[in-house]
Amino acid sequence: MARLPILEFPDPRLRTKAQPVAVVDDRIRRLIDDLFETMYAAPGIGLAATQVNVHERVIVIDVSPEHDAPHAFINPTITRLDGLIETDEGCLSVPGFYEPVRRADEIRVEALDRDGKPFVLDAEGLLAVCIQHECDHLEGKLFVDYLTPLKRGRIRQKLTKQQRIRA
Ligand code: GNR
Ligand code: NI
Repeated sequence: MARLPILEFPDPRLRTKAQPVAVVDDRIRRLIDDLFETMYAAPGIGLAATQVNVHERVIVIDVSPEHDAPHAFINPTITRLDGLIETDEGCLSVPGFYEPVRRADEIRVEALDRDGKPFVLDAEGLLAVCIQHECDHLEGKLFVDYLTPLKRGRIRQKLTKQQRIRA
């Protein structure tokens, strides 16, 4: 297991569209283990492979406070969207910023599990929000894309400055 470095906005690599996983093998299972380790250490409630510069369609999520409800999704597809919920969203790739975002409150997601077996999950509330947030990452989309250009520009400037200080 390994903790992987997380890319930060406005890194252009976060805009890469991830490719479907063709075969669920030990390499993908290792990636999933590393994503969980990186997510729990951060700490965060979800992580997409895109955020660790791996451009394959894999996401992990655990919204439970006890860290005992891990979900891994390979090639996830959202097949139903219902209702509306507004959540203060954050992102490990946009550290320190939290802004309200409106998304579907109830979703259905279809994916492969770590054994390559197809499954269907109906989710609501924070889990549904997190699945939508992670699926966006696989498309190169970030929650800041839902904000006004003014807010997004301010966040970009603050993060760019911080990154210059750290470099
Ligand atoms: O840790 C995270 N918290 C969070 C809070 C509200 C909505 C979405 C999220 S996901 C985020 C981790 C992350 O960046 N996943 O891509
Ligand atoms: Ni994120």
